[in-house]
Amino acid sequence: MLTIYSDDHRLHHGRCELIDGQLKPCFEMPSRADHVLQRVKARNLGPVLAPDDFGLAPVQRVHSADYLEFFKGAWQRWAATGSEGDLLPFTWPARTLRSIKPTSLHGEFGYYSFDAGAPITAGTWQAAYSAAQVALTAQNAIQQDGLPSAFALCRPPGHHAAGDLMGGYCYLNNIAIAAQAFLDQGRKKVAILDVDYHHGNGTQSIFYERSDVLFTSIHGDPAIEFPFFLGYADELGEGPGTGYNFNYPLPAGSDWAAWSQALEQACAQIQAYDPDVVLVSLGVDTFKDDPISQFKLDSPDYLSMGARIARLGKPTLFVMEGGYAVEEIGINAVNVLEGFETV
Ligand code: OKP
Ligand code: ZN
Repeated sequence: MLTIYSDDHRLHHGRCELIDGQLKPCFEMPSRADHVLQRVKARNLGPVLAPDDFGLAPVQRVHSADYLEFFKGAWQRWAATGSEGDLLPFTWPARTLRSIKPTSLHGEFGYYSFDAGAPITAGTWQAAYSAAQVALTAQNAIQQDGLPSAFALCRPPGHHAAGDLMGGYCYLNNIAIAAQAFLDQGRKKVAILDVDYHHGNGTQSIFYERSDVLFTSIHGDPAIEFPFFLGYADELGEGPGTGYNFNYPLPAGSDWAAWSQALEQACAQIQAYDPDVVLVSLGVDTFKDDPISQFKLDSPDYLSMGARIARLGKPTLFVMEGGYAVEEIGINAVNVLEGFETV
């Protein structure tokens, strides 16, 4: 399988995040991508290519112009104040407040984010821009070159980012950008399967009112797990999108036996939809030793996951999302890809 990868991910390295009342080093760190790349090479998965540059136009199909302008310029505005720490938001337009856009940097950041988990550093824009190009280059390999599958080794991840919101380590929604590119290039129906431990709230919201993108997601029950405010089973889409959104929230402690039952249901929905392509939000934070997650999948389970996805029989684009057990992230992610290729 072809892998697309850019060293630019290294330009994004947040210092710390607030977790359990303490500032701890960011779980979403550069070594994550390094371990995945290392494993891709160690297993001879296939060629590794740098991304092409498709520019901002395909990114603008998913994210609003004002959001992109804010994101692109935020670090310069912050640096101009003499600040050296990461830029982080702290106030959001929650209930009883107005969703208006203030003019100050921190006011605007609150407007364009939903949590404090997406720090902006000097290189965050470039890293996120390149990650989107990684996804677009892998998409192009399937769409233009006719490859049956490809792996976009994106970092930072993307599935929590909505049209004009960052959060949950995510800035640009790489998989949504790739999905939209397929549609803009003539595909009629695409299905997204989000297997990351966390609900892909950004991806869901981007396509919630549309029938040309089926969104399915298996994740920790948001009643007890981030992102808390989206990802419940009764979210089925809206308007023309009604019936094209399926969430499978699972309890803490879920193992492969429970998880794979949800996968069967998601696959049944995808098969009934009969998409032209399948895109997989590939998070491996479902792993039993993940430091911020509560599922119990083991490394061999990821081979089975890949094989099941392959049996859908569709061109498939894998897009890297989460996974924070850094030592095992490469084994687990590449197991999905190798399992896919055994079918
Ligand atoms: C990003 B992706 C843990 C706090 C978690 C944000 C998690 C973002 C996950 N107690 N905060 O979906 O892997
Ligand atoms: Zn996750």
